[in-house]
Amino acid sequence: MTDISMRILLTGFEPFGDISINPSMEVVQALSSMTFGGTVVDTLILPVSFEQAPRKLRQWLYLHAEYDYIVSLGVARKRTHLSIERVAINCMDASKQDNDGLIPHDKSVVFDAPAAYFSTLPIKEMKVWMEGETDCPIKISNTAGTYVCNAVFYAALHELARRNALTQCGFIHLPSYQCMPLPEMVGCVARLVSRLIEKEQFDYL
Ligand code: PCA
Repeated sequence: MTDISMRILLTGFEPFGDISINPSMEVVQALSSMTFGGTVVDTLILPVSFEQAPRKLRQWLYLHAEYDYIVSLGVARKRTHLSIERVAINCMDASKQDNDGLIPHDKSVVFDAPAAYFSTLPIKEMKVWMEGETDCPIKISNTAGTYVCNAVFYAALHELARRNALTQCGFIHLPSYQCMPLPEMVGCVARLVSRLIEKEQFDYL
């Protein structure tokens, strides 16, 4: 196998509101102890905070060498499927407070920045790759909402665009455990990471 070293960042979120266990955090923690050949898979757990989560992610990116891929995970427990998000919008509009007690209305994630960014991950391929790991439906979603997940997704894509980074970045909303048990979630994301690594190696040849 060609020896190219790849770097992937996986992010998840802490518990929030009445979600005492956030599946995104559990999945990211499970993946942190897995090995994927020579690929560096870093993991980062973010607070459910409109102010702190984008800041923490930006700081992390300043301190680490450029990633090939950033895959962020959160939970959308009212959805009965796993959602591969297509687009992040420059809007924070909450109906419930974040973990700092903030409830922004119609605010920009980044002042004077583009209205939206598309995911730069291969979302259609990802759907096919992950479908083999679960009976739960997997869908392309055209809205990541206007809560903290969308804010982090937008902030990451904006930061990467600002730097002209080659990093491909996207977001996945996991459903609740009632729709998809934890081992299937872990299987889907592990499969995704393996396929992204294979794809990068194939594209490199
Ligand atoms: N889900 C929330 C924020 C954190 C999480 O896991 C969202 O969909 O915005």
